[in-house]
Amino acid sequence: MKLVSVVLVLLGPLLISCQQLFLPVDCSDIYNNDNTLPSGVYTIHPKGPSYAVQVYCDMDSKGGRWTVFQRRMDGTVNFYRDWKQYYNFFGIAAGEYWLGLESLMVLTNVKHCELLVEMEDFEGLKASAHYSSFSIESGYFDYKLHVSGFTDGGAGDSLSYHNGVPFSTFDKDVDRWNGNCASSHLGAFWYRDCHNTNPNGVYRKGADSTLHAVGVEWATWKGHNYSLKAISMKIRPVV
Ligand SMILES: [Ca+2]
Repeated sequence: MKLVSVVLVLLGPLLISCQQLFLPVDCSDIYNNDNTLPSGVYTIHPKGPSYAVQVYCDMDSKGGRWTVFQRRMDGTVNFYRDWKQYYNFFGIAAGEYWLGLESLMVLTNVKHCELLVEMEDFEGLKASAHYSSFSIESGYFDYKLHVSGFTDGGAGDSLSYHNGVPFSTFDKDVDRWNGNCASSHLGAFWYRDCHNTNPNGVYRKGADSTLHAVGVEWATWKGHNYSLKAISMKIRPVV
């Protein structure tokens, strides 16, 4: 009896500290720790224990485990922001948000990741695009995008065009055009000359050609002048 008490006294703090020590790096860690958890907002530590951020975890699509790093759904968050803001998290984890370039860089370098882009139009139609490999380089290389291995989920491939180019904001033009893609298309993205998709563009209600290609677009699905109702970009480690 005495021995049991001693063991419990010794083990108690250890068990508690083990609970506290579970610091998931991404949604995949959360799923692997408990695969019964639903989709929703969770806290992750993409840049190590000292940095915590809330994100939306998709535990449903194609097997779940997805960490959503970009999401538009209602136009309540302004995405026309400068470099410093795209470096960090902005928005609301339960709604529209951007995870931040630095966190995204760490997550896609620590583990080999795949990418799923899901979208919806204002008629309720849905489509997706899947890429078997997705990573971005360090800030020193302006978070250059590497994406490959496209599989069509009905949306077509609007992202491969952006492979190999750095991330531009209106105050940091590192695109491949002599103009400024971010300010011309009112977004922030891995612009080339300039884009086939503009997920961080202006939230508009469907077809709108009053300003060319400034909306939340995925051109191979709905063209350059249709702003989507919803789009989300999500990653998970390839196992
Ligand atoms: Ca330029």
